[in-house]
Amino acid sequence: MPTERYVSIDDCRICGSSSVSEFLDLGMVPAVNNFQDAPDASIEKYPLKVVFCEECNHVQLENTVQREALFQHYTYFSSASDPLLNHFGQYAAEVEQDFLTAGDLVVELGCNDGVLLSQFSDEIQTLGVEPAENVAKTARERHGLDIITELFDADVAMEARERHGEAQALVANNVVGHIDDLHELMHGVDALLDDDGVFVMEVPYLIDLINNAEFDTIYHEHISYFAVRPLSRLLQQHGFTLFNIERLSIHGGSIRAYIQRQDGSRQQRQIVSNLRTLERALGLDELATFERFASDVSRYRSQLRELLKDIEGDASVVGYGAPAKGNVLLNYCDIDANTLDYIVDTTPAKQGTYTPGTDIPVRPPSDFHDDSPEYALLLAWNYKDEILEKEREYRKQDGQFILPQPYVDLV
Ligand code: DWN
Repeated sequence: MPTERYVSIDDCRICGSSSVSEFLDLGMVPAVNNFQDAPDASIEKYPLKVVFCEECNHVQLENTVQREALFQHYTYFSSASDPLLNHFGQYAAEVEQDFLTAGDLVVELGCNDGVLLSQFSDEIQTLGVEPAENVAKTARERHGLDIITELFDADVAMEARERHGEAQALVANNVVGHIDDLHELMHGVDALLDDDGVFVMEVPYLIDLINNAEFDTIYHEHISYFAVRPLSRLLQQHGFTLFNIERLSIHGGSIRAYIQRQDGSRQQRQIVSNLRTLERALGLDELATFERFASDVSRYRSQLRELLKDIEGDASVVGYGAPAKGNVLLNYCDIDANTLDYIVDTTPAKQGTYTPGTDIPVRPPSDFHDDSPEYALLLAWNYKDEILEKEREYRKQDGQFILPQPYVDLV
């Protein structure tokens, strides 16, 4: 694989320390949102290794893959998952009610297909920043949104400020973890946010990732895996601070962090220090914690492969949902079209394609309902409740879901 397509860090992306230690190696993995139009055994793969900073305890990827390689043909559309539509509807209403008044500007970094921005009321000005041209095009066409098709940085922040003035709210959902230069991000936030503005960022939470062995949420798009303590360290370096945090179940467990300038008007809620204390109690400041996680992950792979080997000979097995994380699990556990006949997914852009690195055909959900296979590997496990409810007829006819998280199980 061409090594110029990725670079390895020497120093922590938050504190700059050179004391970063590798604790997990998930092997060579392709860009997991890069679904293929045809099977491609020679697809580019990149090393997927995770390191722990002994100084500030930030967990992050050892390698940064070129953005073009990851976002050239992006097939993730937030609005393809009904639970996300509801999630973002409530999110917009809360941000508007708590922090905005008529005429204010909200800017969303990584706005994808506009599923959040489109849910603010008409008297709120909106602006999206989205590097993936195909989803930005959808956001413009579907919702008439103003979108800057770039990766957010200080220059983009200045362009946004010239176009619309300072922002009273910046939101970033599953975006900050994708950004390699976190200090450049904060320079952009500082340039665009007004003096008492609020920066709201939603990211998967490291405590949930470790507690539920969610190793498949680790992939090249996700450069950082946040805990409150390292995040606080980043913010402090740029004159910002956390004033509130919400824990959410979305995407396997996330936090919504509310951030203001250090002289901001809002009182800090108790949850901020409570989570910092919980992180220490769970050992998120010790490399040994992550080394134990890594041994859990390899044991997990053996369990899943064992179960599939037991059933694949005599029964039809398909995949349910074709999420990015599903492609990590499939590549890491060497699960391909010899094991799964196909995978079904509600995203039109994914149907008719093949999974990157494992070449499993992706089909519409109607095939699943027509075939009613004996087993379905629930790759979109983060929507387990909604999907088990939606497919209760399948389960009544003795169809069984294989749950890959938080441990291998049949339901
Ligand atoms: O950071 C990111 C995370 C938060 O979201 C992005 N890099 C990309 C994306 O990751 P993902 O692809 O793992 O996200 P989802 O939302 O877990 O993907 C779910 C997939 O399952 C979608 O392709 C839609 C599909 N789906 C389905 O086929 N039937 C979803 C539901 C709810 C369903 O009933």
